[in-house]
Amino acid sequence: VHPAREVIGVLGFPFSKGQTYDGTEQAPHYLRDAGIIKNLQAQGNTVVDHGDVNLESLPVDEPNTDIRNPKSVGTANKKLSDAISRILKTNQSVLTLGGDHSMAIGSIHGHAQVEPNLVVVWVDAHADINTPLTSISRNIHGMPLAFLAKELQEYMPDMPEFDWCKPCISVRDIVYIGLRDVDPSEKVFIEKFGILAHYMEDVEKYGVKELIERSLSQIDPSGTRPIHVSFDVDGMDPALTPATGTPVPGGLSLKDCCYLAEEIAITGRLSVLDIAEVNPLLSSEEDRNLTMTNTVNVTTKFYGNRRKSITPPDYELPRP
Ligand code: EXY
Ligand code: MN
Ligand code: MN
Ligand code: MN
Repeated sequence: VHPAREVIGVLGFPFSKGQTYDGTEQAPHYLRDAGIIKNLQAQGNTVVDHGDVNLESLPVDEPNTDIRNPKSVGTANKKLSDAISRILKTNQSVLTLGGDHSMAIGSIHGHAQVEPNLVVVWVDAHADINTPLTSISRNIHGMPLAFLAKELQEYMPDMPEFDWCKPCISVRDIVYIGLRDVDPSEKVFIEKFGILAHYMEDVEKYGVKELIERSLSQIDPSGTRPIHVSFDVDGMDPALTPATGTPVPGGLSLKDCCYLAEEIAITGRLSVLDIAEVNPLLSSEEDRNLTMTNTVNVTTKFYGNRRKSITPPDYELPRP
């Protein structure tokens, strides 16, 4: 059993080159402004803000016919990986504020250097397991799991920008929840490797409660492995998180996400949470605020905020 990571280290990753829209690089700023840290503190957590990963010296990418911005994505994620490992070694957990979902390459890689036994809960409308050879969009935010999973490496072309990234998880360590826009190539990978994938149909049929219990007991029967949650806000219904680049209707409800987050919190084994794909520049101000409010709300549930509320430890009821 791992010692509890009681302090939350917050790390911003202001990055958008894993896809084509500007804006996700501003999400860490907007999420902090929306009170993500204050809310975590108000519910009794100790939080250390490590600021943002410094991405100023990013290389200019040559046009590349295969995938977009490999140098930028490779360089930025190497920095993220190192920063995450460094914080975890001080026994803090990490809340990573992305950034587009290519951030999972650095985040999971850095996590695995310290916790090689981690499991990954991937909340997303998308499977993000394309390779540079299967991707239609050529955007790396649709590929992070292909860089990370050992079993996918025979399908991966050589990518010098990612030489630092050693595949560090197995397809057996992954559970998906919220899927509803999966490419044919990705479906083939999921089926071929038997990846635990819960589509929105399954959420309808069984509910998040049963799915999360069943999945965690399948991939971690002893209930001891550190948990990495990679939370793409497009996993939620776009009515809740409209400020995102690839919205897909028919997503997870606020209740689904709260339940999932509360259950993960109860395990006491959440060691890294990624918040990915918030794009404050793609919506009206009203929709942006809604996206921030819902994202902050769900994030706090991962760290102990309960809808049934928390019993205050030393509350003195006033007597007349
Ligand atoms: N599967 C599509 C692609 O590979 O381009 C869409 C990926 C969207 C990825 C978003 C972040 O989850
Ligand atoms: Mn994603
Ligand atoms: Mn371990
Ligand atoms: Mn997505």
